[in-house]
Amino acid sequence: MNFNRDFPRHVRIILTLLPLATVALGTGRCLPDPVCVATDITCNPAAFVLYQPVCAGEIQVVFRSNRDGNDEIYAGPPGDFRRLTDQAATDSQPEWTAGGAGVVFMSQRDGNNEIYRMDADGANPVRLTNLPALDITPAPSLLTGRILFTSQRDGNREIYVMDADGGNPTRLTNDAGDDDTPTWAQNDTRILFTSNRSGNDEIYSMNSDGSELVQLTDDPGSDKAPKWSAIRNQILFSSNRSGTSQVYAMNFEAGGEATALTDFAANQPVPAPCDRRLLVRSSADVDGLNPDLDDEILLVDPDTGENQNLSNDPGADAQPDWYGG
Ligand SMILES: [Ca+2]
Ligand SMILES: [Ca+2]
Ligand SMILES: [Ca+2]
Ligand SMILES: [Ca+2]
Repeated sequence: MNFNRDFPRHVRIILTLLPLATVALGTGRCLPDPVCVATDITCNPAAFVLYQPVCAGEIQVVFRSNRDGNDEIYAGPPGDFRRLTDQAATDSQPEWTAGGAGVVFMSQRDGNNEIYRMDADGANPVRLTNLPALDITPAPSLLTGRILFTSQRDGNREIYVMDADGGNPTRLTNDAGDDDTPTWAQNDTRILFTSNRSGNDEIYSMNSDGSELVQLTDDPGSDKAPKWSAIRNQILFSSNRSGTSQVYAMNFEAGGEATALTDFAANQPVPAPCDRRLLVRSSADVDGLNPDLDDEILLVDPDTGENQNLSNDPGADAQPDWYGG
């Protein structure tokens, strides 16, 4: 397998030596088999394959907005967004594939919730699931392209993974509770997701094959929408534990302390690929940036307290993802 030929141009897969990789992974464990197979590298403790994000150029945001009358997907640098979908049905939950080569998203265009992929300019949409049951919240791996998603095909919400082309869907959870919003973490060695199996929404982690389940949060509030920050090696998530929905960061530690990153109502956090900032959805008038109190996408810097309104439109703007910057 040839690196230059078999990976998108913008994707830079690097090999690092053990000391750096041990720090980055925290555990020093070998990456799961799919990564080793995909890169034709013998998986051994002396070599790790890590995704190296693009940390140059303008921020490229992809998000959902109803600014043109119904839920569509938009993308681009702030101030220069273009619409990628144009369908009467709902199009939502977009996430970039590695290097911004494409967007994976959910759409109801064929009559029920299915998962699709399209090019970064909206061309060539392809349906990746095709079942009457609900298929939602896709999350593509930046290492392998494999897509985590939530499906109700087996009777209740469970976490599944499928190939980048929709092949080989495999169930990873099996619980009567609702299991939802999966995302890759720690270079694909772990998966984070939300579940109400204990009675209310909590954040869980598991290995990429569904083993070694760990309940990370334990709070009467609704804890949900986890994302992994590689820079922080922490989990960002939304919780209403303070009485209003805010964004928190916590370590990979069951029952670990969560630190609030926002002091205003916000949810749907997405960490920056290259620094400690994050995107959130907020309908608060933070710093006078959103006097209409509608849903906006804010760029938040918890270290400086500076915020920017990136969407800045009377429509409801939500579900951001980004790369670059
Ligand atoms: Ca639409
Ligand atoms: Ca379930
Ligand atoms: Ca909870
Ligand atoms: Ca708005």
